[in-house]
Amino acid sequence: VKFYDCSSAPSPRRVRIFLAEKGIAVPTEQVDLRNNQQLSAEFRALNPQCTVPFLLLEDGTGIAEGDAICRYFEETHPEPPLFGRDAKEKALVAMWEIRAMFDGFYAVAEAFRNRTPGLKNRALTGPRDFEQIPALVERGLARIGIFFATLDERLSETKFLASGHFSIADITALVAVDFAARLKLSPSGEQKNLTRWHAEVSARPSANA
Ligand SMILES: N[C@@H](CCC(=O)N[C@@H](CS)C(=O)NCC(=O)O)C(=O)O
Repeated sequence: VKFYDCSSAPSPRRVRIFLAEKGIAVPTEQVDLRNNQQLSAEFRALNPQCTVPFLLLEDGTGIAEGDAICRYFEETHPEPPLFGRDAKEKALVAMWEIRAMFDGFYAVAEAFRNRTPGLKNRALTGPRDFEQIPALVERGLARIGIFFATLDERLSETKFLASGHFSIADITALVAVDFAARLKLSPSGEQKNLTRWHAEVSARPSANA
């Protein structure tokens, strides 16, 4: 088994935190995204999507997509459960995980990738180049504001995002909030619930992964 990572990138950080919470160590290889190693013939042969995180199993099976990789490890190492414990909690984890991904992580990615000079023509990941669209920066920033407000409201009701237990939804939301800091956006002091939760999840040892 080998985990293809990039220590400075947010998507693989989701998997690193997940593995740390489970106490799983996986042999890891760094992919140098700054120098477009993900587009090299060698890496493309492994993962035609040209993205990290990527997991290569012993039988040669390749698994891309952070969520899919985490699901694999949830099956092989069920404790502690990070996708929920019963029907209701599993559904709530799925709901908040999807929101954290689409309304949080991808909102930040939209603003970041369409604005960063070093990502010119790389506005989307993958083997094909796409031009940056400046209007998407504005839209992404507005969506991040809505995401923070949604989290703050939800966290007035629950300790963690989905329930009283830490889950993959918290991991994705944490990574999204920290990714937003690269755009100099962070929760306002008035968002007390979000601020409380962010301090708590950031204090877990896994957050350093
Ligand atoms: N949907 C994928 C997204 C993976 C992704 O976007 N990874 C970024 C790093 S954060 C990447 O590989 N970027 C390569 C590039 O920019 O060309 C997942 O959830 O794992």
